[in-house]
Parts: sequence; C-alpha cells; structure tokens
Amino acid sequence: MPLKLLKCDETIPEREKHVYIKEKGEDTTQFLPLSNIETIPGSLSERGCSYCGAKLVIGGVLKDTIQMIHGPIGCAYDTWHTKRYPSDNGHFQLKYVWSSDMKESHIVFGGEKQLKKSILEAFAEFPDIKRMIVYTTCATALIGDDIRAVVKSAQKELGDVDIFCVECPGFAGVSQSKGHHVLNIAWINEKVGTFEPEITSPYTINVIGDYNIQGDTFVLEKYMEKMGVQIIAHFTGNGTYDALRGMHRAQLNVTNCARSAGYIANELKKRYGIPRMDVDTWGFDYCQEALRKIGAFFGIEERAEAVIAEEVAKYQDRMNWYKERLKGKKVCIWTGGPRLWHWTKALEDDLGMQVVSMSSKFGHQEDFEKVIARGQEGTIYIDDGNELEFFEVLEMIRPDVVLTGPRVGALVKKLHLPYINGHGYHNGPYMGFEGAVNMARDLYNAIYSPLMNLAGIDIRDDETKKFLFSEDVK
Ligand code: CFM
Repeated sequence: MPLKLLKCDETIPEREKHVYIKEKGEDTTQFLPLSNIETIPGSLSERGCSYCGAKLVIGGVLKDTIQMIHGPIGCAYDTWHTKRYPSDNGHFQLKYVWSSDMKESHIVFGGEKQLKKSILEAFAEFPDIKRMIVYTTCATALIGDDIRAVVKSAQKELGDVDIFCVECPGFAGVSQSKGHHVLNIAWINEKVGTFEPEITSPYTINVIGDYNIQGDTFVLEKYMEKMGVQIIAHFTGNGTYDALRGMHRAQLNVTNCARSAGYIANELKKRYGIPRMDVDTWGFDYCQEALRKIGAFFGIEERAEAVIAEEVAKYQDRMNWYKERLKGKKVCIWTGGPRLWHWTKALEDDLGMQVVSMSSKFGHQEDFEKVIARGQEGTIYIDDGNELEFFEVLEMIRPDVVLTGPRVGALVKKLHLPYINGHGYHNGPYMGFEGAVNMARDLYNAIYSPLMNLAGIDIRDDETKKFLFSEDVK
C-alpha cells in the first residue's frame, strides 16, 4: 500500500503516489511509486536539469576534451568544483571551465557568432587539445541557435579538430535522466565506429556507466589489468574522446550504472552484436560476483579467482571489523537512482546494516523494480523526494546515518544527524574491495563521531525529537 506522508498529504496530495512502503509477501511490481514524470509544482525537487545529466554526469568526465557550454555563464557554475572525477593526466577536465558567456545582447541578436568565437578561442588557448563537446542550454535552445552549423564551420576552418554536439537544454526532459539518454544516443549515432582502437589482448571489454567518482575507475582498471582484460573504452570515467569512438570493437559491455548508460549498451548490442553484462561493482560480495561473471565470459575463471583471493586477503579483516560495529545500524540512501539498488544489499549483506529508507531523484520504473526487490520489508521508498518528506522520514525512523548529496545533507546536519556524501564522495573510491572498506570506514566514522554529542543534541533521543518536531519549532 502506498504510504501517506502526513505533511505532504496536507500540502501536495499527488505526492502520495510517489511513496511506497514494502509489505510482506506483496507483489511489489504492483506498487511501484510513480517515477520519471514531471515534478509536481510546489514540490521542492532535488533533481538536476537535463543539460546537467549530459554535461555534468557523462560528457564532462572525459579527460582530453574541451567542454564548451553555449549559454549564460550561470550554466557553467555547476562544474569543476562540484564533481570529483579525477583523471590520470593531471585532471585537465577539472581545472578549466569553458562557456560562450551569453549576454543579453546575444539573446536578442543571436549567439552563433559568439559561439564560433569561443570555439576558436578555446582551441587556440589549448593547442594540444583537438576534441570538444558543445552543449546547448535553455537560453540558446530557446532562441534557436544552430550549434551544428557553427560547429561545422569551425571544424572546416580548423581542419584537425573533432567536435560533438549535445542538443539537450535543461528543459528537454523531467530530470537529468533525459540528458543521459540524449548523449548516449547521439554518441552511438555519430561517433561510435569512427575510430579504430589498438587491440592488445584477446579479451576486450567496454566498461559502461562508471564515472571515476573519487577514483572508482582506477580500482576497476587495476582489476582488469590483473586479469589481462583490455578496456577498449571506459564510458566515461578517466575516458578519452577517441577511445569512446572505438567502442564497437569490444567483445563485451560490462555495465554498472544501467540508468545513465544502459542505452548505449543496448545499442551496441543491437547494432554491433556486443553482449551486455550487468554487474554491481560496489560492494565486497558483489564485486566478487562481477569479477567471476567477467572471468566466466572469457573462460579465464582462474584469473578472476586469483584477483579475488588477493583482494579478499587484503581487506576481509577490515570489513569484519566494521561489520561488528555497524551491524543493526539504520541507514537511508537518498541519491539519484541506481545507487539505491547497488548499495542496499551491499550494506545489508556486507555490513549487517539496515536500509530503512531509499529516495531516488530520477530513477525509472525498472530502477524501482530492482530497488524494491532488493530492499527490505518496511523500508520507505520515495521518488523525487522533497524537503518536507525528508524531514518526516527522519522523524519517523530516526536513522543512524544518511547517504545523500550536500543539499539534503545540510538539512540532515541541521537535525544533528550524520550524513555522508553519497554522490561525489569525499573519501572514495567506494568501488571494488578497497572501496567497500572506505565506505564502511566513512559510515563508522560518521556514526561514532563524538561531534553530534558535543553539539548537545541528538535526534535519536526522545526528548530531543519531541522538541525538534513539535509544532512550535516548525
Ligand atoms: Fe548513475 Fe552516477 Fe547514479 Fe547518475 Fe547522478 Fe552520480 Fe547519482 Mo549524483 S550516473 S545515476 S546522474 S551512478 S551524479 S555518478 S551520484 S545522482 S545515483
């Protein structure tokens, strides 16, 4: 039965269909919360815009590519300082921000000349860089700037550069999820198959849907190297523009974030016959399963077992130590979508924690199917949650720790509850074996930190709760 959250019910009754509590023995597919639809006006959504899904999540990760944002400078705000996807070439992609810096006069008279000038200027400023992605934004899409024509003429003039256009303004869809889709499909249509990679191993894969948050990609790259598997393209953690043009040459697509990159994996299967293998690369047990699946695909099981044995020997003791201290602790996972289903069982099985609430900003129905199938009974599942609902959930279940982003995190902190950045983590990597230990360490440090007690207030204490949530305080 869907859950009636009291405050939202008073303010926005339609929100009721976006929340669900799993009950015993229920056919959960009958009770999926509504998702991937427009945010209800008046609900303070935590979603990002569609341009953000293309630029900030996928394209901007590439380490050898100029990211030209065709729009007012505000659209370039959410860039290098808010995401942590390093690279092994000195983090070129995190050091610079490029924008055509549209002003009012460009909006009135058109911004194409300004874009052309910006493209030429950027390449002149970085003579070693020959690759660029140009993004439209709401302002430039609304005035109808023809970025493809501009790019064509700039390419002709410069000769040796390759530029990719992403036409996905902020308003193109209901969330960042639309931006994932637009970039995936445009890339396979226009760029895959235009570059021939050098093949150095009989076992080749693309790693799809991992964005090197705090070094996640480096961990996966290390395992693959030990197994003798060549990664043709990493979509897009620590990735290069040309490697992604050669994705058609891999024998297997290993897909982690199916939400943001399942599209390109499906198209590679359809157009080039490359099988798609979904894996979970977060989680101690899951990672073993993932390596075993890849090993079995290529018939190199013993290599996978060797990597697993080495890593387990290194990290199992530490995992056990944390499990001892984390078991039974209540945790909320409030992130984008896929991390809900990747993390819930990992935290429960690896560490004995109890995931009591999961909120997805933009997950689709298939994400909720996986989330709810892997989640516990009694857990609260929310689509596109808002501040009132988060407050109410905290009040209801009083978790020990919340994994979420800095915006909701600030809210959680105000209630003197610990939160950990579950998006662009601060102490990652969180992927693989060492990542699972890092995550356990951060959960432990957050829960056992004396800081909350020093503040003299603890939401888990009944008196405090009564005070914090009394009508007067609200
Ligand atoms: Fe995939 Fe991501 Fe996520 Fe995502 Fe995101 Fe992200 Fe996320 Mo923040 S690609 S869907 S759009 S795993 S940025 S690296 S953490 S909301 S759950």
